[in-house]
Amino acid sequence: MKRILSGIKPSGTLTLGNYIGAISKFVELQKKRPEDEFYLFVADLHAITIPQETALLRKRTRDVAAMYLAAGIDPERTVLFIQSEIKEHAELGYLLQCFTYIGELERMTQFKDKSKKGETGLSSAFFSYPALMAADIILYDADYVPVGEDQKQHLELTRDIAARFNNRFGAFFTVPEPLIPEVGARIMDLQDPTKKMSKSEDSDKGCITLYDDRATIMKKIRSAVTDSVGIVRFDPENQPGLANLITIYAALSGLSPAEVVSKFPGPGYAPFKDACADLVADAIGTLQKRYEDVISSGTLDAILDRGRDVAGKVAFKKLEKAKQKIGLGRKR
Ligand code: ATP
Ligand code: LTN
Repeated sequence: MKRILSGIKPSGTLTLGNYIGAISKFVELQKKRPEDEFYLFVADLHAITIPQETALLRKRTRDVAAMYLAAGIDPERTVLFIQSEIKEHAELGYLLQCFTYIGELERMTQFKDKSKKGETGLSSAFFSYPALMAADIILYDADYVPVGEDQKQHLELTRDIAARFNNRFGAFFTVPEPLIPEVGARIMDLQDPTKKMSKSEDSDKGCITLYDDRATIMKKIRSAVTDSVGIVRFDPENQPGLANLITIYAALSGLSPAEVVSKFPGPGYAPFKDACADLVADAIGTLQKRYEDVISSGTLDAILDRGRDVAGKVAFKKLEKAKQKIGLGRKR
């Protein structure tokens, strides 16, 4: 039996990128691996590394949890919880900072990108955030962590931190492996296919959210930046905008990019774009309907309470042992 864990920050409106790269893959894994254990959380402590508005943060935290369920996460088989409700995350996060080099954090592209943009007023927690992410994972001895491509580097650092701790104190933390999807690990912005589709960037036209209505989705996909070649081919280097749409189509239909291409032989992109828009609008429409069902069922709090209780016990035990290994406190 393996333990599979992942998390999403409630830092903005969930996007099609989050759905394709992370949420839908988690659901697939759960269907494919009936013998495994699943831990899934809303990473609200991560969200506040960037300033958040109080009421909005609270709402988004619930929304992310509800969207996981709407996407088909089985609450019977998933320990679903809110990160900040288990204080061991923050505590182990601090401990792991003591085993993380400044140089390692400085090499993280997410941090480098923000500092390069000349952003001032970045919090020190934004800088040290990969140590908290490592804590989220190894606190539960997770074996696998399904994430999108952008998190690969953070996972590598997590592995290094876990291995470093183990070298020093003896085998204690499981060294986790990332699970990055073959198709859809990096959905790009529809207006700028060199940039990741992102919930915290303000690129309204280039980003499809899970709350967009059908007309908005159709418009965004029809006006997605492509090229002047006019033939549907999967060529990420020379036709990046089109390749992104093919990837979206492939991920949502379960076809390979080559199979998608073979469905659209005619010249021009309009028929393909229309079909792609329909597919996205259908998928998101279904998600929205189920999201409403989750909210109106009134079961969310009970599920999150149970998740908190189960995860809390595991986290408490592991953290206590980690502190003893280090020599903190009086217990041995
Ligand atoms: P931000 O866009 O604000 O940096 P984020 O969406 O990357 O945030 P999370 O909410 O924590 O940050 O991401 C949740 C999951 O969604 C992660 O596994 C991440 O890799 C994945 N993900 C995010 N954006 C994309 C994307 N454009 N394509 C594929 N996967 C994505
Ligand atoms: N850092 C991730 C969110 C995240 C996460 C995690 C993902 C926080 N803790 C643990 C997987 C496992 C992000 O920004 N996308």
